[in-house]
Amino acid sequence: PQVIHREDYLAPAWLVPEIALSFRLGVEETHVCSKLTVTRNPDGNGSDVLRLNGDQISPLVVKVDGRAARDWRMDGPDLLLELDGERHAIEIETLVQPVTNTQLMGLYASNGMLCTQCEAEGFRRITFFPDRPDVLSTYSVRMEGNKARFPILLSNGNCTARGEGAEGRHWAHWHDPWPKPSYLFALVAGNLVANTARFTTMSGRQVECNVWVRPGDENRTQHALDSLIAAMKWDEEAFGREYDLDLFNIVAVSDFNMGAMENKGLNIFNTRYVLAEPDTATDADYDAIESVVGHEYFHNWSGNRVTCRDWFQLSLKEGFTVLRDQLFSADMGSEAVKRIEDVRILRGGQFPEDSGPLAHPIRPDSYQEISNFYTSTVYNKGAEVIRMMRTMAGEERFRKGTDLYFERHDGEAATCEDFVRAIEDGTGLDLGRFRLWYSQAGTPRVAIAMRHEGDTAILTADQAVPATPGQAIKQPMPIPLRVALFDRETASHSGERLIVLDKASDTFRFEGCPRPPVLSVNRGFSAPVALEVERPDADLVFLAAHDDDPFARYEAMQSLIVRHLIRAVSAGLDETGLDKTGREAGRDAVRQACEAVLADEALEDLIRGELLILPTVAYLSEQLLVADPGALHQAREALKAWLGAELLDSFRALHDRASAVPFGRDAAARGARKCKAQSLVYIAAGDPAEGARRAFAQYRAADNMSDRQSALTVLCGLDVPEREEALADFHKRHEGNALVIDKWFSLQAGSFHPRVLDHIRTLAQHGDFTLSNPNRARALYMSAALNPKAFHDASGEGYAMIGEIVRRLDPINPQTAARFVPALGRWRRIEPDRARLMRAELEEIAALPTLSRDVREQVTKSLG
Ligand code: B3K
Ligand code: ZN
Repeated sequence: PQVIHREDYLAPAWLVPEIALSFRLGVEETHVCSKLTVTRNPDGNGSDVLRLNGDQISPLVVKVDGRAARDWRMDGPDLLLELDGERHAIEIETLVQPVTNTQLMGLYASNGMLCTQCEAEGFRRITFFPDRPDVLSTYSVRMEGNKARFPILLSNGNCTARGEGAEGRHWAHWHDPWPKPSYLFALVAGNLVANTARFTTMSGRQVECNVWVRPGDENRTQHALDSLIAAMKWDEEAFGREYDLDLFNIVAVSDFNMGAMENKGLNIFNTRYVLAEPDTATDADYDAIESVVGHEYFHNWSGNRVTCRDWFQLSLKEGFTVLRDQLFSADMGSEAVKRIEDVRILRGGQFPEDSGPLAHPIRPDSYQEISNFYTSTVYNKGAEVIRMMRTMAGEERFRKGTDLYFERHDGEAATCEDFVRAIEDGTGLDLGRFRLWYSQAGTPRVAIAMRHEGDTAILTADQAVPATPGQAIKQPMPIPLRVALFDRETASHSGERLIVLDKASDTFRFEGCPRPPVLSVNRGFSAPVALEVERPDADLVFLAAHDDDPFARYEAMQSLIVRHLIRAVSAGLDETGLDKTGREAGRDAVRQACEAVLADEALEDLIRGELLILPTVAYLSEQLLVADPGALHQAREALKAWLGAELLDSFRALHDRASAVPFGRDAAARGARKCKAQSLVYIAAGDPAEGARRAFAQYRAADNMSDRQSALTVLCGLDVPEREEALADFHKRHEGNALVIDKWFSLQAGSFHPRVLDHIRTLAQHGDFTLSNPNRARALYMSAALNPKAFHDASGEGYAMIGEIVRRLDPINPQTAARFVPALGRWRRIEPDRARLMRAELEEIAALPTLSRDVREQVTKSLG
């Protein structure tokens, strides 16, 4: 396989300052004529060869300076032209078939409309072009098609002209004044309606904002539109970034590989991150829409105005933009809840990636297929790395750094190194060793111990960055830790301190502690590391009840639970909570902490709900070198049932109180719904009959999707008649609403019902199921792959199911197929019986005669 290396970067020999594209649109066939102005790059290597990338297209016409060219040749999928001089006009015609494009890259059809996805390398499926992010061009686009079929014609920038043609056809001209790389090109043609609002920017520019959807969906667009306006305003205030066109379009598409795409002035979105109304979308759906709309909008500066030099720099735009969307969401809602959720995502997705066969630095060194590197590491760890710089610099100085970055690199294709240097110059920080965070993969392990002498607390910290594929030896990295020491009698601390651990081992002294304090460390999750802190259970119970940093409270809760569950699986547990050695396994400490959370009247319900969520089996497995996911799942369920039974009255009271709160989108009402959901989970675990009764009543009374879904989630896991009744009702009620039917698949596939595997097999035969729609395929099979009960069933059937899906999906949509491989790739960290079965599935995939580059790379590395 061809491996692309970061170190091999070469500036392009030729640039394309201008491109004029002309499309004759058809769902079966679209004709594309492309006119490029190419100029020799003064910073290039002087080669006469112009490489125009292609992928499954062939040229109908090739002209150079107006004359048919004969001296072009193909090099695999690419078209090469030899040119002399400094400047030429190139003209190329191609024909593409949108309707057969099931990969959903390039130009494709979705529900009769035409749309594009070009990042990372989709533009080369439309026309021949130097399809790399460091070639920036000004785009003019002419599109022409049947007016009845494609009443709306959209592309990047502004519409400069439109008109009617013969035989029911019409056309539009679009011009984007901002030079951009080809991955930001977009086109949409179809029957769409818009919800429109106007925004005035800080310098007084009037911007028309549209959210385009299929007719019938317009009453589900207001939240997305509101989120867009809020994001535009926020970016002006928080980062000084103003929008730069008179028009901003968002289009919702139901067949989409990812969440959304930041094409200049024409964002294309998966419908799931646009459409919402209380009856069909949960609170979490609303939050996800706000964050993705914000994310794509923020790319206008972090990604579009300043883009990436090459795809190894992907985290330059993605890590930074994730941080920006996290800060935006925190400002729009609860900072504490947002931080807890973001850390949960990082630990649930990125930590396992970082400790497995696909581990890579946030700035990778090599790849075979770039689509495989749109990962939690590049996105979420990338955001954490930039967040650490912000923590060390402080908000104000950090802003100076980002201002300098945008000023220095506006209009350029930049590198991660450019970003770090701008932050250094703008903040005055020395980020010399900090750069290791860009080059080293693996989650650092930090062991912390504290001793008390006189009135001084002495903290010792040791760090180790584990070996990852291709990186055996690691160096210690600067790790900023926010620390507070609590006096256990007054339950207060005298101020937080930021310590930066930048050696393998270091000691920090805290004066003025008359008594041995309680240590609160990595507050707010100031560094993306795995901590091992020597601390008695009682200290964690104390922090869970008293820490003034809500994240630290959550963390103390999680640590107690993780500690207990790991003890329970490694030493067994009897009915009284003693392990086989007769030691109390920390179950009681968990109960005490839960009781405090339930009883704390000062606590916001939104945070209460978070504190009650048990860590996932995936995160628990991360704590062990080799995990038995079956045993972990059982121990987790047993703890849930025990807590449910022990604290039944409190959970009942919480469920009753929360159920009495009327629907609203405010924090209090949302918090009540979250507590309703969590208390129901524990009641059903502690007393399944009462759980079923309450869940069914909640289901029937629900006047919003959050309540309906949380009730159905609980019913799905129970073997009771109400289960079938509620599921049938849900399907009937929401028939025809694809996003809600996705939920119907996903809830069943994600449940811990004893016969969940049978359910999944039956659902795969359901008339509503299809593999060709990524949302639907993920709703069933990604839910299954993430469900420890289904995926890790000792029979190996879960593995076989996912293996089969990879094999069947690969010829249809390789990008989506490859996303299922990492689940199987975890085999080395799973107990031997299951590991063998997982490996066998990977081998069966690897044995297929034809495999996409996407799946091939992931499978080979996973077996490696
Ligand atoms: N930049 C896009 C990702 C597209 C990836 C395609 N393989 C979405 C985003 O991160 O905003
Ligand atoms: Zn992004």
